[in-house]
Amino acid sequence: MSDFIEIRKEDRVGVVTLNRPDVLNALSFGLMDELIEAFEAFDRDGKIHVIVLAGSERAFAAGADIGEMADQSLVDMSEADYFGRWSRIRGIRKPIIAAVSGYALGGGCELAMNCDIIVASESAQFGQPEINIGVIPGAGGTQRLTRAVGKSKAMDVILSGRFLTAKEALESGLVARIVSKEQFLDEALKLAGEIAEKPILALKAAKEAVLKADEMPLSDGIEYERRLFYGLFATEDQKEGMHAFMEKRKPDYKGR
Ligand code: CO8
Repeated sequence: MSDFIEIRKEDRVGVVTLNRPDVLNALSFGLMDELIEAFEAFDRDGKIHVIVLAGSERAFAAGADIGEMADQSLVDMSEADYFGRWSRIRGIRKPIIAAVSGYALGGGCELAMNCDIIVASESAQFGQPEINIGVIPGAGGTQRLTRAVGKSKAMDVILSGRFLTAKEALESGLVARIVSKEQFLDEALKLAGEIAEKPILALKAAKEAVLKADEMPLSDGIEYERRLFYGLFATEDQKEGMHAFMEKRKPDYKGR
């Protein structure tokens, strides 16, 4: 039973929907615990290949729960290490698609950036407005937004607290595609369904390699990619994929 999220499966796609509408899906500590546990359960589930994370049409998530944080002390925050658990999202090996409509602010923007692909509705607004409440992004925003959109635009957004429109987010590379607010979830599910048809071991290897691009020097990243590439030749799916191509038939992947 989940209090703050809804969980469902659609074939090979695991869908998590944030469900705190009264506070625009503010990311309380309890919500984050449920969310991370749901992600980890889908990651372990052999039938699931891709995860979709969605909010509502009005808000993906308007940030950390300010009411919950307001009176915390430095000792409370660092001893409980509330945001340390976010690192577990980085450990999810299957692709995660964020379906973003409305507000994706503060921790909400950081949560979307923790996913692998962002599909946005035309009404989406991204921002790191923490500066307005006396803090700075605390779940990777200064690092991930800078890598996604470059230093100058990241400074513009983080120092002023202004929001990026969906169009601006697309132009600057933060999001992969924009669709209407009626279609954003369907579009994310359609993309997830297409990706879910691919061989799971190659999907995981591709995700792992792309994420290394943010963390490694180019020559090390290329070496890392090459090792993963060679490693896939130990899988039955590589043989199946290449033989199916030559035999002009649809591959039947087994995830082995
Ligand atoms: N936390 C708690 N409650 C919130 C939050 C939030 N982040 N955002 C909105 N709400 C509540 C409002 O208080 C309001 O409640 P009520 O109806 O009881 O008054 C309800 O949601 C609806 O909000 P508004 O009436 O304000 O709706 P508007 O359409 O007028 O405005 C905004 C929407 C612009 C999104 C506005 O609500 C707003 O500015 N929200 C705060 C945005 C923000 O500052 N986010 C950053 C929070 S700090 C942060 O995320 C730090 C990240 C650290 C790491 C991540 C850890 C999880």
